[in-house]
Parts: sequence; C-alpha cells; structure tokens
Amino acid sequence: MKNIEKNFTIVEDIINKTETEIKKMKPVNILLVGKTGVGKSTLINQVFRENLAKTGIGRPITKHLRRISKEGIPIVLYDTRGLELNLEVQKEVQKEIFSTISEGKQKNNEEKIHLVYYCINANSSRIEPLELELIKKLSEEVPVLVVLTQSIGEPAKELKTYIENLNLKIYGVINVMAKEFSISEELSIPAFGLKELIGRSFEIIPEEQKKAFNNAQQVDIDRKAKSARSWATKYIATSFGIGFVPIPFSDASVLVPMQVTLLAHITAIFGISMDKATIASLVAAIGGTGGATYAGKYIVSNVIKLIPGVGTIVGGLISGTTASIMTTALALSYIEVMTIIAKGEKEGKYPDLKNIEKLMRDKFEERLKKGKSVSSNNKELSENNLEQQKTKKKWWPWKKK
Ligand SMILES: Nc1nc2c(ncn2[C@@H]2O[C@H](COP(=O)(O)OP(=O)(O)O)[C@@H](O)[C@H]2O)c(=O)[nH]1
Ligand SMILES: [Mg+2]
Repeated sequence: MKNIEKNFTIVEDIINKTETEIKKMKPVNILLVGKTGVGKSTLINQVFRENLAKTGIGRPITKHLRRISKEGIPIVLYDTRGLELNLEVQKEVQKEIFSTISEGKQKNNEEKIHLVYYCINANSSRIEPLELELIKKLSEEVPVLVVLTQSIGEPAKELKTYIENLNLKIYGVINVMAKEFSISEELSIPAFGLKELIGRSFEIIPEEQKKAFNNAQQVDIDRKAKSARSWATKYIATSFGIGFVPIPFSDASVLVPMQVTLLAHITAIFGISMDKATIASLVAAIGGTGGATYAGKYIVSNVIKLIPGVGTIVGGLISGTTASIMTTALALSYIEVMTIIAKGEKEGKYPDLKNIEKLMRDKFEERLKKGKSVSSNNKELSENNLEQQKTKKKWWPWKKK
C-alpha cells in the first residue's frame, strides 16, 4: 500500500483527490420549463460549464422530459419539451413534470428538484393563461424563478413588472439575455442578467447543494475564488495553528500531502475542466515535478529563501508561521491562476501551458516575498473569511404563511 502511494506522482494525486471531492458534492437539480425556442438550451450553455446542453448526456425520463448530466459536473438538469404544442400535449407535459417532482421528493433530498427556471420569451406581451396556471401550480411545489429570456428594451421590463404585480408565490422575475444578441452588423445587445440569476439561485438552493452549484456555474468566477479563499484560510489556520509541532527542515516533505489536499480542494471548488498537462504545469511552477521528496527539498532550498526573515535562519525547524506563510502563498497564487483559467474557459479560451507555469511561479514568489500568513491576520484573508454563501434570506414578494 505504502509503495503504491509513493509511486503516485503529485499530479495524479491532485487529480484523484479533486475527483473525489467533486463526487462528494451533492448535485443540485434544476428543472427548466418553457416553450421550445424560448432559449432554455442557450441559457444552460451560458450558465453552466462545458456547454452542458450540448455536451451533456441527455436521457429521456418521460416522453417530454430529458435529464441532462455530465461526468465531473455536479448538476442535473431536467429539460422540458412540447409545451408549445396543443392542449392535450400540454396536459401530458404537465402531468409528467408533476410526477417527476413528486417522485424526487419521495426519494430523498438529493433527488428532489431544488429549483425551477420557468422560461418565457420576454418579447411575448403577456403570459398565456395556461402558462400562468402552470407557474402557480409549480410554485406550490418547488421554488420558481421566472426567467424572461431574450430580453430587449422596455417591453421586456414591462413584462417583468406585469408578472411581479400578479403577486405569484415565485422567488423572482429576472430579465436575461443569455448570449450576446446581434441586431445588425454594427449593433448588438450584450449578454446580461445571468449574474442576477445566479445570485438569486444561490439564495434559494439548499446549503448542502451550494458547493455543487458553485462548481457547475460559470457566470460568477469571483464567487468561486471567494469560496476557495475562505476554505483555504480555514484549512491553513487549522493545519498550522495552535498544536502544530515545528518540523525539521529535512522533513519538509511532510508538508506536501497537505498541499496536495489544498490544491485539490481549490480545484474542486472552482470546477474547471483541467487536464493532466495543466495541473502538471502548475505543479512544476512550484517545484513539485519529482514527487514528494523532491518537492520537500525544493521547499527547503528555494521557497524558504524567499520569505523575509526566514531565509536567514540556518538549520533548525519549520515553525507553524513559516509553514503557514508558504501554504498561504501557494493557495492564494493558485486561486489567482484558477480565476484566470476559469474566466478564459468561459470564453472558450484555453491558456498556453508555458504561460500558466510562468504565471503560477511569478504569483507564488510574489506572495512569498510579501511573507504574509493566515496567522498574521492580514486584511486580504480576513476579509475573505466572510463566507459569502451564508447570505441572508431575502425579502420575497409574498407573505409568509
Ligand atoms: N443571441 C441570443 N439568441 C438566443 C438567446 N436565447 C435564445 N436565442 C435564440 O433562440 C434560438 C432557440 O433557443 P434555444 O436555446 O434552442 O431554445 P430552447 O428550445 O428553449 O432550448 C437559438 O438558436 C438562438 O438563436 C440569447 O440569449 N441570445
Ligand atoms: Mg432546447
């Protein structure tokens, strides 16, 4: 067992741990309802990673409902079809929707539908009575957000106000343009509204599913970074705080498994589609290519030199403060690089591996030279300690029962 573990490279270790972390997340289940052509698939592809509607596996679970999922992305989407067809089909669709909802509820918290995006094209001047009835019935069963898709100008805002004034038991009406809309060669409407949709969704979905939702979404990258910083801060404080026994420089490699855990957790929080080569470049940047022992030695000889005040100490021990400074620098620089990768990925851009390695090294060294640690209670970290996910419940437009 020991030998097998030793043969694992750090890179494989990070990848395996990341996958394990993602598997531990409780997937969030979202139902999309709306007529064909309103923009459900476009919305899914813009809001979630990897063009989920296009690249995910869509399994029909009833005649008109498809269950979309993808390995490595902790979300399940239910997509409806046929709501634009004749009355008879619509009734059938409704029946299937409600039986899916109640089946999910009967199973357990993990199978139930956590949220509905009810999509209406914002260019419709009003909602049809049948859709209104469906929204009312749905909101008795599950939290509903009404998404006004392809929102352009005043009419879209008017429809929002109109629906809000109906005093439905819904959690909000949001104007959205999921993808840049081009009117003519010179004129286009940029995408908007997705951040609001994501923000509202975070307020609604259960605490247990928030990590998964944050991983799956690609709209608010800074939220991923904040959550990662918050997690890393706590992990570092716990690992190197009171009770940490200083370790001899020659045993610096014992820090490596902790660093692997740290990087894996951060990668899982972000949920970016990273391959082995990218992780390898990032690890190479901090000197980890040759396994734990090599990384341990690298830390002793190169990393410690960079920390102000510490590099001058000859021999002796790595204190909790020193370990904390190194690990904080590692976490924060990794989060910075992840942020850049995730923002690029959203635009369909993938970074050059050489650039990634250099960026990671520069950021890491820059942070080491600052010599800050969690225990030094610097402003940057303490600010991020405020876990943004514990948002207060908002005021909803209906009265509490
Ligand atoms: N530019 C732009 N086009 C959109 C948007 N939403 C929908 N569309 C257009 O509407 C068509 C149908 O959208 P789709 O997402 O397939 O609708 P669905 O049937 O509800 O899944 C797309 O092919 C787009 O041309 C949007 O946010 N921006
Ligand atoms: Mg579709």
